[in-house]
Amino acid sequence: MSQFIDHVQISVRSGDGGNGAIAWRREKYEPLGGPAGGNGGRGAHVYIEATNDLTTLVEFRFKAIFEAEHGERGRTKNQHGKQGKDLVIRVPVGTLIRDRNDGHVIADLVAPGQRALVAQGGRGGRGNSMMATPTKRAPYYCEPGEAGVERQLELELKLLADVGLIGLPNAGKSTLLSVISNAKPKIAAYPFTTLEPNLGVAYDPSGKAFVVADIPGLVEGASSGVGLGHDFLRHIERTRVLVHMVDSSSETLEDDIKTILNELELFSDKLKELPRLVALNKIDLMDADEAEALKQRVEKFLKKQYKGKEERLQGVHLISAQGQIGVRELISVLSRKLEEFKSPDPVVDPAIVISDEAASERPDDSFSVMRKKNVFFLTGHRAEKIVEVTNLKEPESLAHMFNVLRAMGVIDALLQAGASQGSEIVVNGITFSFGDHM
Ligand SMILES: Nc1nc2c(ncn2[C@@H]2O[C@H](COP(=O)(O)OP(=O)(O)OP(=O)(O)O)[C@@H](O)[C@H]2O)c(=O)[nH]1
Ligand SMILES: [Mg+2]
Repeated sequence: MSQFIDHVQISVRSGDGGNGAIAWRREKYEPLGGPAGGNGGRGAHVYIEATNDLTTLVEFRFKAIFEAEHGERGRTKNQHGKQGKDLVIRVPVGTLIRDRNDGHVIADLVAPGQRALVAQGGRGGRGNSMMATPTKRAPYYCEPGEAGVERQLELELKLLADVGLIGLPNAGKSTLLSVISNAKPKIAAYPFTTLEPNLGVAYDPSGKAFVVADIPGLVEGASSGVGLGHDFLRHIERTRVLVHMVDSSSETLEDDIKTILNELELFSDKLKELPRLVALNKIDLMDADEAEALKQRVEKFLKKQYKGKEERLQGVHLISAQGQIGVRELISVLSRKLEEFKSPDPVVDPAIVISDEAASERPDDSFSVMRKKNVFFLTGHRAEKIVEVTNLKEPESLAHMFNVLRAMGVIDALLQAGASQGSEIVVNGITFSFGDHM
């Protein structure tokens, strides 16, 4: 039943935090005042949010890479850098979010407005004014911003049908689905053509989408397992409106209708109570007067059948699925009925955001050292960033950088790789020598 599921793979990356700044206060009578470098702004988060405005994951087939803004770097005069604008990716309600790395489920978004934080933006680095301590009042160093988080995700949408098509075999259910949606079910002039449910997305004249399920034809005894339809009645149970399709050219019209009513009644309370429209199909095989007379006859018959449970029968329509007669009208009515029988959306507290650990796991500290003769190439996000914010001409700044690199294990790794006094170290295009500070 692959049609019931819509899958896409996307990649997301939250923004890097901005670097802190090194700056000094300059006042009229204080040529070199205290530290005044501002903090970097936080990188933007990536959220995924459920909405009722979308019904499929189709648009992710065209855009699958999402990168959020970086935070700005800190500035002079203690001004903090601007935070990146958080990125909100909108998906249909019913979307399940998985981490492709290990397959774990991050969130199952079941209500509009529900949000998952899938990648946390990097923190901004502190500027030198924030790094001052009582013993180090004027530090010549600042912090780099944290890296953003990059993740590969899978979105999965379990399409829940809004409308269920039911009826005897050969009534024209698949034909109707094929003309009102993008689905291409098998259609043939013999019973039991449909072996598995088909799903299609139909649009009403205003462009509103709904999902229609066509299931195999039901026969007498279907509710207790006879025929093919039984297994699929459970899917139909979760729809909001049924369309009971009837072949109007049948010699045994009333019995045909009764058979289906009976099976619905016997299958479950939920199914028997679903509101429905009756569609008298194949009216292209008769003239207009005949069709009208038939409609009246059937309405009279249904009135008796639905005595005491009138609310279940929401109307009788003359249609020709194949000839596309009365089909647009049927779609409009269906759309209105779906609105009318809408169950209220579960209410979500917007303050509650779903997340998982991996949303804030940064590969920052990992690094690697590669040797080429007596030159050592160091790569790795945090190592590169600390070099980036270091004033290499300032001994104190340089000493701080080496302390950070030592704490990260970089100095040990360089020694192990064979670096010694005077060896050239290259980080992100910047060269310095392995010297006294280490
Ligand atoms: N004349 C006429 N034939 C139709 C119309 N709608 C469907 N048919 C024909 O009726 C036959 C059955 O149509 P299907 O759509 O396969 O019927 P179904 O209800 O899906 O049947 P199962 O899958 O077996 O349950 C096909 O030969 C269709 O071409 C119609 O409006 N007019
Ligand atoms: Mg069919």
